[in-house]
Amino acid sequence: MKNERKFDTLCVHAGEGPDPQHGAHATPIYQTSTFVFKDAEQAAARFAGKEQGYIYMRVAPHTPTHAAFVEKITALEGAETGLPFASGMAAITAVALAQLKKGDHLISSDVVYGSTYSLFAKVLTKFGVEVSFVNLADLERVKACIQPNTKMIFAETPANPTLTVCDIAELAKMAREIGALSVVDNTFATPYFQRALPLGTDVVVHSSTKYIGGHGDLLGGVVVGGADFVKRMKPIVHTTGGIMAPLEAWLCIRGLKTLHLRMERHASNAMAVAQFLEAHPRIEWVRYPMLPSHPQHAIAQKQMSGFGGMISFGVRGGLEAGRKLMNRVELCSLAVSLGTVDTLIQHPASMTHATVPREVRRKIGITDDMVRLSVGVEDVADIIADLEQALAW
Ligand code: LCS
Repeated sequence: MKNERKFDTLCVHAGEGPDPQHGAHATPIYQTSTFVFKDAEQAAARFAGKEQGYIYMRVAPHTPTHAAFVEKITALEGAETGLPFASGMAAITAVALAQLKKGDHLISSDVVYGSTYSLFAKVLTKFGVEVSFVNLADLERVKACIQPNTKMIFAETPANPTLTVCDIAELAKMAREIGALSVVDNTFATPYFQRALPLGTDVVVHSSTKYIGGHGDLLGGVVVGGADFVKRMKPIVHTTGGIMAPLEAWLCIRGLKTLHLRMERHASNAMAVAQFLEAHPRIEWVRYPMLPSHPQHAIAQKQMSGFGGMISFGVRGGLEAGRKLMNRVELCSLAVSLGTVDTLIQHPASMTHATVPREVRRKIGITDDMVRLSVGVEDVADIIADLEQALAW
C-alpha cells in the first residue's frame, strides 16, 4: 500500500510517521553526535554490521532525522536507498571516489556546474583518472569516446547553465553495455519532473541546496540508487566524512513536503517568463526546454513531465547589456544558487562557471552574454514587470 501511494502523497508522508517515543508529529531533529549502546555486545554487533542501528553521526544511517530524509527522497526517486551529504559537491565527490581508481576513464557532460567541472578536470586527474568532456546530447560522439577503461558516465541534464538535455535511457544503456556506472545529476529537474532510475540509470545525485530544500537556507547533497552501490560508497563516506548535518536533513524533509507544489509554480512561472523574454526586442536568444527552439526539445518532452524553473538567455548588446539588466532588477536578487522560492539572476561566465577556462566556455556555449534566471514562485506578473522595467533603457 505504502509503495503504491502517489508522488504528491509521498512528498508529504514518505519516511515519516509519529515518533515512537513521544508521538511527535513532525520528525524530530536528532542533534546528537553519538548513540548509547545497551551493552558491549550490541556495540560490537553494530560495528560488525550484524545489527542495524545508529552508532555515531558520521556513520550511516547517521541519525533518525537523516534516515527519514533519505527514505523520503528514495521513495520520490524510486531508489532502493541513499546517502545524505554536506553539499552537492560532497555527494558527487563520494560517487567518484567510490567508483573510480587510477587508470580509469570518466565520460562527463561537457556542460556541468563549474565546481563539478573543476572536480573532474583538476582534482580527479591529479589522482590518475582520465576524463573526457563530451556533449552527451550527441550519442555518436559519446560512443566514439568510449575506451576499454571507461568506468563512469556522468550526465547533468538539464545542464547548468545551458540547459542542454541528453537522452537518459540511451546513455544508461550505453553504460550498461560497457559495464560502466551511469550517474545523473537531477538537481535542475528534481524527481517531480524527471526520474532517471526507472529509465535505467544506476545513481542519481542532487544538490539538495536547490529545489529539495527549496528556500535558499541550507547546503546539502544526496545520492540515491541501488543498495549494492550505496553499500560500496559507505567506506568512502565513513572515512571522508562529508555528511549532512541534522538540521539540514530536517530542512530537506520540510522542503520535500511541498516539492510538488513548488515545482508546478516554478515551471508555470518559467514558461511565462521564457515566452515574455523570447518576444522581447532587447533579448537575443532564450534557452528553455519547453520552447520548440530548444535543440533537445524532443528529448526533453520524451523524458521530462515538465521543464523546471531555469532559463538562460542573451541580452542584445552582449555582456555589457547583461550587466546592465542585472544591475537594474529590483525584485529579482543578483545571486548565485538556484531553486529557491525567490527569483535569482546571475552571470555564469563571471560567477558560477568562472572556474571553467574561457576557451572551454566558448566551445560549449557558455557565452559571455549569457544571463541565467532561476524563476521563483512569486506572482509571475511581478517577475515579468521587474524584468520589463530593468530592460527599459
Ligand atoms: N550540481 C548542480 C547541477 C549544481 O547546480 C550545483 C551547484 C551542484 C551540483 C553543487 O551543489 P552544492 O555543493 O552547491 O550544494 N550549483 C550552483 C549554482 O549554479 N550556483 O551556485 C551553486
